[in-house]
Amino acid sequence: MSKKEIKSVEYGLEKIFDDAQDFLPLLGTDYVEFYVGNAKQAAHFYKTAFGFQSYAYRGLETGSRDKVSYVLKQDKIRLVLTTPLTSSSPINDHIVKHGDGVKVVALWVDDARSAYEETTKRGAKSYLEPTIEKDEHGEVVRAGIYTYGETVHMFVERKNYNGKFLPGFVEWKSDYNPKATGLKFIDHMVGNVGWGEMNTWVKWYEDVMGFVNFLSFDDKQIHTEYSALMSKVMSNGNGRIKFPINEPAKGKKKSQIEEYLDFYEGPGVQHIAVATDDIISTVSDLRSRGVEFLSTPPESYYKSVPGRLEEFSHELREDIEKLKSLGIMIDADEEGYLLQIFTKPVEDRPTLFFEIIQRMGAKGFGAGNFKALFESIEREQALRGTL
Ligand code: TYF
Ligand code: FE
Repeated sequence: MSKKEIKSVEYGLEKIFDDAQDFLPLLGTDYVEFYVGNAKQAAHFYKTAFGFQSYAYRGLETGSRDKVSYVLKQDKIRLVLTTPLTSSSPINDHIVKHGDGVKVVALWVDDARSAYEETTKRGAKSYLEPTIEKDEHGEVVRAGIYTYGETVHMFVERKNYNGKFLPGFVEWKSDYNPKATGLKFIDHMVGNVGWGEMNTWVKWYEDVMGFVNFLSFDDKQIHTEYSALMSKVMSNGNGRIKFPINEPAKGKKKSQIEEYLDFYEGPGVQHIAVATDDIISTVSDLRSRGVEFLSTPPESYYKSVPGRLEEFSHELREDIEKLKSLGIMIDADEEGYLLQIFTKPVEDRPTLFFEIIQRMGAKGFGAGNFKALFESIEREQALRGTL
């Protein structure tokens, strides 16, 4: 990062460097694909509990003989849930090893061939060579590379396409569409990697993807009485894509990152943070639909909040009693504050979970909440016998 040209862009994020020096211009997150044991039921869960809407489908009825995928949408977020239809599908191996989890973090680009060439020549391992898919709505070019574990970044070029999702998919018409819960876009997606591997992946995102490390937390900042972790946040040039990377650190007891690695059986996506403009209404709604959140921080936590906001002279616009009753946490920095809350894992293995976040100017990740959050995670770990 030579020129530090800071500009505000869409979503209030910031430009970290000039487009001209960006060899991998990313327009945004295109979709997130999960490999799951039963996509039909998972789709029902994301509709019922999180308020995603039916969007696109492929399966036996559309000529897809080996796998079925349901695409769900809420504002800018697209989730794809995929299940194999035969025992010979390699998707089974992923599910057997990891359980349900994120396979693909797809990135929207203008030129998928260039994205593939620029990243593979810098050392990325290929997953899918540039492939053109066509239908009556035009063509999409996709290409993929591996990142940590068995996780993949797919580059999706759709400038010559005006279909619903991708060739091979049809519109998914369903009479059942519970209303949305106010989820708007993906703020960041976090990866957990193995002991001593964080810096390898930081360097990978720098060298292969042209990302910049713009925030770091070491185990001295991120620890509780029992456990610790380290985290570095990677961002692309226009600030739209942010990928924190965590690695476990030694503590008296087992780090939550180690618990994840044990149960996912390797590195993978740990959490997806989704933004809302009204976290009080979103979280009330999610709770009423049965989404389970981590236990609420103690009374002492909420007592300390006014002081934290005063320190940076920010005025809290929300009612603190409401935030407290919903278990929403508050953190502040020079630029503003943020509100966040974390779900429990959304599968039986303690692996992937969601974060709901509302940014009120702050560009951080809630460092002031880490202690309360990790203590809450440890209470869950203790119940699971994995602390
Ligand atoms: O993305 C983040 O950095 C925050 C905090 O295991 C966080 O959401 C960091 C590590 C972790 C859970 C949450
Ligand atoms: Fe997060």
